[in-house]
Amino acid sequence: MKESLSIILPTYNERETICRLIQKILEVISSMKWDAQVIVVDDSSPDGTAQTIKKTFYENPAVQLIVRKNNPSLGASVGEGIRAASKDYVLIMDADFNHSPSDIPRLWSCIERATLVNGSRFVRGGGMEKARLRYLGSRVFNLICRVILGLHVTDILSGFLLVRRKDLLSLDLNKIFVGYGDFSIRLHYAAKKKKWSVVEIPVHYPQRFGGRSKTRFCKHACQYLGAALKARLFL
Ligand SMILES: Nc1nc2c(ncn2[C@@H]2O[C@H](COP(=O)(O)OP(=O)(O)OP(=O)(O)O)[C@@H](O)[C@H]2O)c(=O)[nH]1
Ligand SMILES: [Mg+2]
Repeated sequence: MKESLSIILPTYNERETICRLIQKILEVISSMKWDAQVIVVDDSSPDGTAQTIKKTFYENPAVQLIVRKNNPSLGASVGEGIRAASKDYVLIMDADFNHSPSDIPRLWSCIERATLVNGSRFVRGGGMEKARLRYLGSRVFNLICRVILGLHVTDILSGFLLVRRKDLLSLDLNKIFVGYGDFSIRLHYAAKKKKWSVVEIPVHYPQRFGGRSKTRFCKHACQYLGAALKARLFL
């Protein structure tokens, strides 16, 4: 297998953590001897996330920065990263250490026997640090999605995903990669319709290291429920 990987990091106001995260990812890439690139897609964060990346990694060709100017959207940012990716495999992850760089080799080790590898908080060994209510809420939401969408994945919202680029490009990116974290719901449903094989591996979310959460529990729970129903009817 050719070890060529694009890692997509969507960012909004992650100045406090982003350089440390990229550095950790580069260490993993180097220890695994991968041919890899890191693509940060920033939605013109007012806190200067893009500027701090430029300053720290301007001489590193493995780090690519895309600064979006219009229509801030987590989903659209991931879609833009996928379009810009040039390697054979694409890994999507959060930029605040909720997803640990040290887990990347474990996701990688499963891709040969799957079309999509999903990091899951809800399989044995997975979890979330100090976020009991959030964990329970997400768990219940996943059960609802299983009923609505007939899915078997345990963590439809993790957003810690590894897929071949050619498989992603076979999907309608404009339909799937919009909105907020609900891109992940549409991606899993599209994967089911395409009969992709999905392997889930346990991941444990530490709390974010700095900066602030962009997720608003009630607002986004409603948005996600709407996205699941819409996907069922129209995707
Ligand atoms: N490009 C872009 N990235 C975003 C946007 N909103 C959130 N993100 C990024 O998406 C990832 C997930 O957002 P978080 O705020 O960490 O959401 P969360 O993980 O549900 O919340 P926490 O548990 O508090 O970390 C992070 O890397 C954010 O920087 C956005 O509008 N545009
Ligand atoms: Mg987070």
